[in-house]
Amino acid sequence: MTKTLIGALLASVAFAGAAAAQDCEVTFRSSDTHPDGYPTVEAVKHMGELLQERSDGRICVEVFHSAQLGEEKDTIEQTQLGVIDMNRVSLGPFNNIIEETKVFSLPYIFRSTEHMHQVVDGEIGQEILDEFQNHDLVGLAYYDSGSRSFYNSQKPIESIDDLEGMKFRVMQSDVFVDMVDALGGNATPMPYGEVYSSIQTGVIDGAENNWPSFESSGHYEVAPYYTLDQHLIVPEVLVMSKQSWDQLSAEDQEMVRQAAQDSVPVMRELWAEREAASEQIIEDAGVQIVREIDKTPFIEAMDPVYETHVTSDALRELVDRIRAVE
Ligand code: BDP
Repeated sequence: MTKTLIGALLASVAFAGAAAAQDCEVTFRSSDTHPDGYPTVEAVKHMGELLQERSDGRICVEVFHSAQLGEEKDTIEQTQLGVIDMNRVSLGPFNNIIEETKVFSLPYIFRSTEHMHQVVDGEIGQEILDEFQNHDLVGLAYYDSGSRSFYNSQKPIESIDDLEGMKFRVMQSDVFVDMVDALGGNATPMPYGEVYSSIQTGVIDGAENNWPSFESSGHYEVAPYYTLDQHLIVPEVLVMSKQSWDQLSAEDQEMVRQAAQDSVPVMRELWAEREAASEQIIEDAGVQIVREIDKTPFIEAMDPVYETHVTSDALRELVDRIRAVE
């Protein structure tokens, strides 16, 4: 590259930075573990655009994708402390912090994505979002995450018996540890970013996730067996630090909440597209996919998980109400 070209590039970068800093009175830093282009990343960017537009350029959002700000468990702590303003995470890592979030992380609690939508879009969804306020956070919106299924490097899982003794990584939540144990496997909670090399080196046999994460993480390259047992439909959540929130006027808070809500339908559309695209990539790569599997023994094996984690009347009532939603 010539010096002039480099100079021109640097000047334009500096200009863009200056313009952004000048226009925005406040820029919220938002964390995401997923790479650029992933539906959650794009949805938060979209939310930021809405916010910038509606605030006449005063309020902006900058998305730090690809775990640039850290792994979920750590970024959640930092969001509680106000070091990070916003965070898009799975609800799973909140289970050990906010008890009520466990009900959305119970295996087979949702009958389908439609059922999950009905619940999170309704009053139960709002009640659980409200719980974040008691933990230095503000729950803004739920995003989709499809359903999670097991993949591994060893063999096709054709029935529950095949899981016996296999080592699976789970997200850092006791619910998921107990879920894998109840299925006969051995659970290892670990950060998402360590899963690829852990499968590669044989520390674990596999993990579990949805189509887009299985694909974008490249896990399918080291774990070429995927079984659609669909044990979890855990929604994702977009949260804000209570500290950042408290700096906003009541009107701006409402604007933030609304922009987050308005990004949900966009996210759902992006999600549906990405699920299909990821499935295609994985199929084309030659991953052996077990699509038909008897889920009844999986569902029945979950009784101890419910017994261990649904321990209060309040949680039992939530579970019953979720099940009653049509
Ligand atoms: C993905 C979620 C992401 C989690 C990841 C995981 O979108 O938030 O970090 O699973 O398994 O589906 O840790």
